[in-house]
Order: sequence, then structure tokens, then C-alpha cells
Amino acid sequence: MVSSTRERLIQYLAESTPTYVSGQWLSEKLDISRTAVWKQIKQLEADGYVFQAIPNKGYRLLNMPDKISSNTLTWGLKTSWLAQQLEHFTSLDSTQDLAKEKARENKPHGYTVVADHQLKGRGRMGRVFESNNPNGLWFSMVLRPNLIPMDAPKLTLVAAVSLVRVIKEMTHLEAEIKWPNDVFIQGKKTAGILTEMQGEQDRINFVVIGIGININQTASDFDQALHARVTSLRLEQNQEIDRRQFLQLFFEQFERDVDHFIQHGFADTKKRFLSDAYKLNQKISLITEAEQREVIYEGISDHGAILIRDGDVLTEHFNASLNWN
Ligand code: BTX
Repeated sequence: MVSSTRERLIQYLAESTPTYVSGQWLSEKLDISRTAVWKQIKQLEADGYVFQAIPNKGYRLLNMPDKISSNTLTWGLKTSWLAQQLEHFTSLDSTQDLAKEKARENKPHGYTVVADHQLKGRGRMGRVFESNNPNGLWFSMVLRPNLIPMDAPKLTLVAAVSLVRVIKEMTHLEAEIKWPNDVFIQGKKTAGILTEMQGEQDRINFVVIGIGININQTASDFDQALHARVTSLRLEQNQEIDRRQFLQLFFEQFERDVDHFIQHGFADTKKRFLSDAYKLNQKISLITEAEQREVIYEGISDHGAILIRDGDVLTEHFNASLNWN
């Protein structure tokens, strides 16, 4: 990908932090005059970047704006593999589709795609996921975990517990996980996770995990038809959230949780899931094509399946498309 002079300038400054870089060095690297470097720096300052400039020493980057770009997202990111390779787009059909395409082209474990607008954001079974709005976070991550294919769906639950932890860290909100892939606040959907895998019988080639989170949307940002069922973090806590900080914290948390799951198994994820599970131990309605049935949601199994009690019968349901509320 060809980067603009501005992007390269930010990258040099970001990589050099906390040391100073001289105007001379930057002008040589970027092949522009020192005055042009100075002009670019002034423009960046106008856009919210903060520098310290010291005569004879040069420039040092102190802060980035909360605006999202591949530079602002990777600057200061404390991960070893997740999102270290990241591409950001203003507009894209779907981060999920692009990430899958890139995974097929051999992008590594942790490669991530982020978009401000998705024109064809999708959920499970081809459902539309409303995401043509820069106030949310829409991204997909390529994972190449050393797991058997049967364990891949558990990564959805790992992502859900990571997400809930970051929401609780950044807000005072009680976020809950609706098995298997949604995050709810006050009974309304705030985030959704889409896990797709490509592999063979005994080997995962790659997994792409796509996440959509409603962060700073106001009510008028949502389609009328969704109003009663969805919410954003901002709507719930009456305060805007720094999207860049949220996403960086998520990448750091999810990397830790994925590594832990791969090394030590599912037990801790299961424990965290159950402590934040939406409607656990309550009556829920199972909706199938044929009928709607009242059952009790008793928990999840060691396989990550939902455990449902219908009278005396306890059943383990693996199908992530199970419709219930
Ligand atoms: P899902 O199939 O469980 O949920 C889809 C349903 O969620 C829709 O039918 C609608 O009722 C509701 N919905 C639509 N838009 C929103 C929204 N913004 N907030 C809350 N609820 C909504 C859930 O699928 C998984 C969604 C993953 C989306 C990510 S975004 C990045 C990546 N790219 C992409 O195309 N998909 C994923």
C-alpha cells in the first residue's frame, strides 16, 4: 500500500517516541524540504496531534487525536501479535469479507481490518448488521490458532468475555453476554460477534472474528426498526467514549485472553462467561420454525454449548444459530 507523506511522517515520529527526531532527518527520509516538514507538523497539530519541538533536537510526538487511523491505532499498542499489522479504511463493504480475502492471501495471525463505515456489514446467516456510521467500531481479526476446528466456536465466547471486561473498564455499565455472540446492556444489543472459519477436518487454516460495537451512536443514528432492541455505550452512560482507546484496550485484552485459552483451556473463559451471562438460570423462549417453547437456561458446557432444561431433560445445544430470547 502506498502511504502519503503525511502518513509516513506520523509513522516515523510514532516509531521514534520517546526520542526526538530532527527536521533534517525527516526531510531526508521524506524527500521534502525542512520547511515542508514544518508545515506538515503544523497541520498535524491543527488535527489534534501534540508535539514537543526543541531547537537542535527536533520533534517528539506526545499525543495522537482520538481519531482512528492505522497510525493512531498501532501507536502505543501493547500487543505482541494482535493488530500489529492493521489496515484502516474510511469506507468498506465489510471488514469481514476483506479480512477473509487477506487471510486467503496468507496475512499472518493477528492481522486486522478496521473501517469507519461498512456498506454491507453482516451478521450471521446473511443478516444485515447496521454499521454505516463512524460512531461505532467495526473490525475483523485474522487468527491462526493452534486449535482443533471443534474448538473454534469457543473463540466467540473468548471475544465476548474480553469485550465485556473492556466495557466495564471504560464505563460503569453492566454489560452481559447473550449466548453465544451478542453483548447486551439493559436488555438491548450493544455489540455482535461473527466468527467464521476455514479449515480441514483436523486443522484450522484461519478463523476470522468480526466485531461490531455501538460506541457513540445517538438514538437518531439507528434505523427506526432497531430502536427498541439496540443501544450504544454513549446512550447508556450519557458520555462519549474514546474509540481509539477502547479498541486498543480491546486488542490488548483479547490477545491475553486468546493466549490464555490456547495455553490453559476453556475453564477460565467459561467461568467469566457464566458470571456475565444474560438471562442465566431464567426462563427463556426457544424459537424454532415449528414452535416457541419455554425452557430454563442452565449454563454452558465445557464445549461452549448452551445447556437448556425442558422439564426433566437437560440438553446441550451446539447450534450457534439457535434463536432464543
Ligand atoms: P447476528 O446475526 O447475531 O445479529 C444481526 C441482528 O442484529 C440483525 O438482524 C439486527 O436485528 C441486529 N442489528 C443490526 N445492526 C445492529 C447494530 N448496529 N447493533 C445492534 N444490533 C444490530 C451479529 O450477528 C454479529 C455482527 C457482526 C458485525 C461485524 S462488524 C465487523 C464485521 N464485518 C461484518 O460485515 N460483520 C462483522
